[in-house]
Amino acid sequence: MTEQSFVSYRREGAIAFIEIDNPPVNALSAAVRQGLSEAVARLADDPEARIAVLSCAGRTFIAGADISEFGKPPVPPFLPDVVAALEASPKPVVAALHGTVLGGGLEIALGAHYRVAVPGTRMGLPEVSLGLLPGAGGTQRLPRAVGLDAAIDLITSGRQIGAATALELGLIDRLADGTDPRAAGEAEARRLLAEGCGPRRLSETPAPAVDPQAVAEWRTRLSRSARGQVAPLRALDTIATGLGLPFAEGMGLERRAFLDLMQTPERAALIHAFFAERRAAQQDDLAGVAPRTIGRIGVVGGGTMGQGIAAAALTAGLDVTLVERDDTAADKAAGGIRGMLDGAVKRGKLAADASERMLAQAFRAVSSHDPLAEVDLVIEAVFESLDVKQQVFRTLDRVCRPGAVLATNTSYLDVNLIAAATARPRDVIGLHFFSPANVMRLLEIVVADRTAPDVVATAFALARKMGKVGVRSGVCDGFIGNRMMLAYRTAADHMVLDGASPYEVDKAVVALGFPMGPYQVGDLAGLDIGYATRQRKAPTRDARERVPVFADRLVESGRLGRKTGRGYYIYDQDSPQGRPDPEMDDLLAGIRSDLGIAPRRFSAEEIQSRYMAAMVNEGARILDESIAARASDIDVVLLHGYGFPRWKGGPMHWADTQGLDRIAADIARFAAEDPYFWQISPLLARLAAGGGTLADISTGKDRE
Ligand code: 3H9
Repeated sequence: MTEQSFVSYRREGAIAFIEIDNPPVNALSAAVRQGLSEAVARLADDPEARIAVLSCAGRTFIAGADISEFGKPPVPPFLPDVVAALEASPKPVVAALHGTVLGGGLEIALGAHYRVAVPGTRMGLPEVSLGLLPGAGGTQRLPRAVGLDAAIDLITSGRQIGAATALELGLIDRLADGTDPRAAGEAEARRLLAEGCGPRRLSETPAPAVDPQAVAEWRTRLSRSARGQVAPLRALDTIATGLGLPFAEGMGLERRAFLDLMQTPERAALIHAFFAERRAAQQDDLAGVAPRTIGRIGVVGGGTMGQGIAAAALTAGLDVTLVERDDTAADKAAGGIRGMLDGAVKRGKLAADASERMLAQAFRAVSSHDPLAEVDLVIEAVFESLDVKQQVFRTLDRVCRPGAVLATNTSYLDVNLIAAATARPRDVIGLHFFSPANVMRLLEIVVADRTAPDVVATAFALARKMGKVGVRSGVCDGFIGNRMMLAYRTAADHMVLDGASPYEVDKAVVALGFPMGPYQVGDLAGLDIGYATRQRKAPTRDARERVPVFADRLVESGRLGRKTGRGYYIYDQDSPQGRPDPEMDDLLAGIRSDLGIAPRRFSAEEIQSRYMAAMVNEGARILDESIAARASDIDVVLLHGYGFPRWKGGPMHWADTQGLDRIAADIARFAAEDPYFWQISPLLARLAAGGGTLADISTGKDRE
């Protein structure tokens, strides 16, 4: 493809139409920047052209700079210069917007002299979510368009706004009636020509006054909400300082900040996360495999998980039949789903009448399995017991139509054994949703030995339809996420047995950037869950395995976590988020003494090293066993299901940046005390010795 073909220039009468066509999202690659510069120059030289309309082909206006170019040597022309040239055009330019106008795309629009959008257009400067700030004038032009407060809000949050809000803020001049952006741009251009309007440049518009008090308040707020991230505060400073300078100097300040942020590990981690999420959906073995139809789904089991799945499916426009054991339970589940949908309405995620409409038209809760004969896909979400689940699958096998996908939401059990309860194991797959399923975006797609490729493709299609990030996992106890969690939880439990308090562990883990530590998570989920898992595994437990006796002791004394007001923490009116339990020290001291353990102190760094090493080591095993196909898939699971700080990219990315030799050395040190738990993954040992990275495994380079 020649460069010219990304940006076309065509004149009709006095109007020049500049169109960018760089699928899928019209990202500003070097070729597009070059093409745009040439089109702007041509506009100036075209004696017949009096005004231009800048629009994009395909599903969206420019969605930003080309992220895949970041981290590589920059290629001219640079985006700030392209925007400056556009703005300097002696003839007015109308940006005609549709789709998602993001980052450099919005900065191009701000460089244009007029902006018109079709309904449904969304706009934003999401650079902070990539560890950056707007680097093509966004920090200097947006405040001149919408005022200081709105600009700080949009730039430091990275959030998107709709066209109506953009109009109210003054970010666009007009919200068009029709859906064709080019036609909307043309109508605006004709109006401007008739009125004799010339170029109108934001760089020549006076900057809004900067109120130091307001900036200080923003700084306090962001220090809390953007914990661990550097970009939002740097963006705030760049806006506040830059607006006090002449425009060109403000631009210089922005450029320096952008280039500085480009060098940070946070930027690399956040961009890794962006591509990792998209890569997770790419399955080479499914190329050309068409998914099965999914319009109607069944959910078996109306507990919290079943309700969440049903609510998420309804929101995605699917028809849902929920089966409970009797009418009372079915009604209760329906009530729960209504509550979830109403909550989404309150949070502005659903239109006001959507909840009623969905429940009336696309939902039924029943107490018989027979209506499942009509559905395309069933998700079982009953009690976590192999016997119970196999019983459900025998029923599904009898009732469901041939070709229906039969999915289990098990979080630990062997999907092969569940599939074996049916005469159609090719149709069986694991769909492990995370609670609350109507909120959490992660979906582990557990592919059993005999699952058919088009069933896997259907699962990915369902994930996409439901707005979830689907990650493929092989069958093993706990799949990717819970298996990783068990490893780092165990490392934490060992530290508590050996002298750390659960509060020290939680504090050190929160300092890493997790929203909660493992004992806070345990209290929230209910300590009986881990207890049940330990009971289940007890008969096959290796004699060398250390048991977290303290955790069993809490459950046996009725302390199940938040739901009983007491677990590791005490929850009451004074401390709804939990406060340390003064009896914990004595409980732990007694247990250590019974076990003959001489307690020792753990520094925060030591806690963090052990916690992370356990996580990385298990991740390497998961990769080595091909339970996960790529290191980045493991990162996506931990980012979306387990609160791993996004600006660290996920445990596998983090490990690569730390150096695998360092982590391997840590593990060797810990193994000197406990050789059973701290067995190094062969893959990790091999990579550490050979200087490879876990990311290499994503490309299959190191798979032996
Ligand atoms: C920036 O602009 C910096 C400037 O301020 C200053 C510069 C000096 N680049 O998400 P999807 C790919 S920072 C390259 O599945 P959707 C994506 O990888 C940038 N590629 O679709 C995927 O590829 P594949 C600020 C990109 O409909 C395909 O497009 N902008 C880019 O669910 C489809 O993507 C952003 O941060 C890109 N900018 O969502 C916007 N964007 O098919 C980031 C997408 O091979 N993008 N791709 O996997 C998004 O938020 C979403 O992609 C979007 C579409 C909402 C646009």
